[in-house]
Amino acid sequence: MVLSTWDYGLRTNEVAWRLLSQGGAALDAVLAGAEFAEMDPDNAYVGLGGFPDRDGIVTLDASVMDHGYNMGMVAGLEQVPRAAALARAVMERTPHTLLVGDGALQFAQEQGFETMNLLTPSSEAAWKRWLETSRYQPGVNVENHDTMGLVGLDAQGRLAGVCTTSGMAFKMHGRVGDSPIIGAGLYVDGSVGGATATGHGEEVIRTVGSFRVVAAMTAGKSPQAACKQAVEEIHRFFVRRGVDWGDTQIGFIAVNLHGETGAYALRPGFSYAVRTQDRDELIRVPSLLEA
Ligand code: SD4
Repeated sequence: MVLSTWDYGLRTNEVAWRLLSQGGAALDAVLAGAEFAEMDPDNAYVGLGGFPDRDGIVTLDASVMDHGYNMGMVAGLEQVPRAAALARAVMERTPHTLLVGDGALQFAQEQGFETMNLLTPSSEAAWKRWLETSRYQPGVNVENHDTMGLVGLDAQGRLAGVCTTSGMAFKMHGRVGDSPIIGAGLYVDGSVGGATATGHGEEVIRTVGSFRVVAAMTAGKSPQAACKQAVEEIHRFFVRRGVDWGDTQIGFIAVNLHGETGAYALRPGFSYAVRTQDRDELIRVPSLLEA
């Protein structure tokens, strides 16, 4: 089975399912789904055509983790649309876990990854519209989303997950969100389950969101209850810190080794897609707050 964030997840699931249904490995399947989104110039939140930072530069973040605690991450990556595959290359072909910026680009070129201008005419036009006011209000709300997180479980019981994004639209150059940070945007425990996050990356990092969900599953919670618990805990932190978080959104999706899935969000508007032998559906995710 495979699950993916947001409505777009129906499309990434279709790609991942093609491999899984033929006995493919979860890692290959989730990577194929991620790459589909990254190469779609019309997805403005991932890979080619992603919204740039406030200086007009598209920078990508991605992470990958498999059932054996192997992980790879890239952050602040320019010119290389296949950020998730590069994270996998970090995992499999280096002794490291995370490469950033110029070093990540250099590694990509050494590994033969294709480079291109990631700023498409439509993402450039959106940036120019933003420049007219240049109001610096980074945030992820119900209108500003589509980071792709996928978690797959293959026929051999192996889990794998990936998270890929261009991050917050018009962010500061150098800003890195939760998506490339294992524990925050993604976590997989091959003996329990996996989870991935979307939404306001700073808050997901602050609260080690995806690890929090997997830890709750390790303690015996169902994926649904684990996602809910994590969102409730994060909300409690927010209340304690006394900050105004406007219309910030945070959402998690999770799956366990029994193939049970779950998701929960801070606010309405989040969705995720599930694909199995018998299911191909989009699920509206319940939320803690009304709006
Ligand atoms: C980030 N979590 O960079 C990402 C944004 C996101 O859907 O999830 N967008 O903070």
